[in-house]
Amino acid sequence: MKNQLIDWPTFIGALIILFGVTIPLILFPETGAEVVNIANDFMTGNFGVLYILLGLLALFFLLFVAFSKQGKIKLGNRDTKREFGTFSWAAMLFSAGIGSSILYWAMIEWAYYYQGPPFGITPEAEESIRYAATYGMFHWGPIAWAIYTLPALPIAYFYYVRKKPVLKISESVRPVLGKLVDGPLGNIIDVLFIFGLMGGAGTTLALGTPMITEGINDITGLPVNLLTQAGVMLVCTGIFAISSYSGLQRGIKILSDANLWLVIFILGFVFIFGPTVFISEATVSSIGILLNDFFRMATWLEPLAQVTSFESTLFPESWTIFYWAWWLVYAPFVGLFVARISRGRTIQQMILGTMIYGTLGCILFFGILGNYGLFLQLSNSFDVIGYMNEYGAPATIIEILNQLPFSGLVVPVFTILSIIFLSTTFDSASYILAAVAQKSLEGGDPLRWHRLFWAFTLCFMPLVLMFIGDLQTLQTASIVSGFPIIFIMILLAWSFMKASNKDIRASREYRAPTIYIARKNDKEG
Ligand code: NM2
Repeated sequence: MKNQLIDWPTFIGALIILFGVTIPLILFPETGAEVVNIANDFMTGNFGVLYILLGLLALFFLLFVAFSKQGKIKLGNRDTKREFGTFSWAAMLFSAGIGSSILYWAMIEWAYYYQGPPFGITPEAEESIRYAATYGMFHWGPIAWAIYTLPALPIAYFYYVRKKPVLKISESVRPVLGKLVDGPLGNIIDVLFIFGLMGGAGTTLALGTPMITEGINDITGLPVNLLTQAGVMLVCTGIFAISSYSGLQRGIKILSDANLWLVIFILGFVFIFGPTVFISEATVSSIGILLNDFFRMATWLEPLAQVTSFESTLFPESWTIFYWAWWLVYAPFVGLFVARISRGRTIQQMILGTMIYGTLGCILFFGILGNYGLFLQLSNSFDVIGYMNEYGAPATIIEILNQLPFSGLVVPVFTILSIIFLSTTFDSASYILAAVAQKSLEGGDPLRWHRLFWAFTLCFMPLVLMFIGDLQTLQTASIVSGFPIIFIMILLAWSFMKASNKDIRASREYRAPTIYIARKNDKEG
């Protein structure tokens, strides 16, 4: 019986939490929102420093692993070929890990920093403009990608090196927790991950849907209201459900490739038809500021505001901690996905590839799209900030695009790209959720109906909360739901080191020919 493959305790546990959160929010929206906000203030206010430390530690840990003995371990046997070429690999990685939110934030994030900078800088002053273009790159930069990559290590290691056909977070912490993983603790770990991801995905949908609907409004004149937004959400769900159903080699790969070409088109278009020289100079300068101030940004908290009369800007809580938490809830999923597509690469290639391609890709988005908007503002061609404060961010994003020549072409392409970007994250997410809620993967893929099921489940909570008018609560909830993942990340790193060190030691004594250390003159698969 195929259904025996389902890991029922995890499956049902995840649904219980989903309904356990959604139903009270429907029945008591105001009290619900209040509770979520209190929980959020408590977490970010008291444990913000944990998020900040986790980010830094993840970065150092990965760099250490990449250049240690572990880095040379090949994910597979001596003759294992790479499953995907580097182009498709990078495209799939980026498309899975990054969704439509990058279009949203790359276009508009600078405007928030411009008005509310960190480091005690005066808003809208010259210095705040310089940081405005840089901070987005930081929040989508090396630390963020390190958070994404860390879970991939143990997962890929157990899947391809120790050859356990299970794609599960709980399975990856077995070296530390031992047999406990087979009991309720294992289910709890998987359920926490599923719940975190549903929260993070909810944030993505909460941001993406209004932006896509504004785009459609601009093209067709269809109004932006609850009904059209719900329609957009359902259409997107339909698209990623089909893609996930058709699987990794077809739907997910085709959409990822299409995604990449459209990205090249949009970025190229804005770069060429926008202020090319300004964009180039501002991007390069921002990279400089990023490198120069990296650790200042990575550790910026506001302890003084707690004991002195210095004003607290809430910048760390609203941005860096929020972002790390958001990357964190996606991280085990991206780790599972990166692991799944990395057969035949070495650990070092997987780590450096993810961090370098990921960061560079994000820098391009923020450099080109962000600096275009900044240029409009500074050159007084379009008052982005004024427009945003009046009509909100999603409408402003579309209005910025309307300042470009051939906007009749750019807005539709941008809108389609947002839909595809969203879908390429959610198809992989439903694929991975199905894998985690299964005992094992027969034939390498989770069951098809099971993938469809998770696709619709992902959109359930955002859809319901949209109707009670509270997507904001959802965004906040997603952050709260990610808190336990901090500890799961530590377990994941520990497990990887424990297992790989043991195997390396054993293979030195020729007792375990299970790991294959890639050598310099090996042919690439
Ligand atoms: N991250 C990258 O909405 C999305 O683009 C998916 C968001 C975690 C900020 C991921």
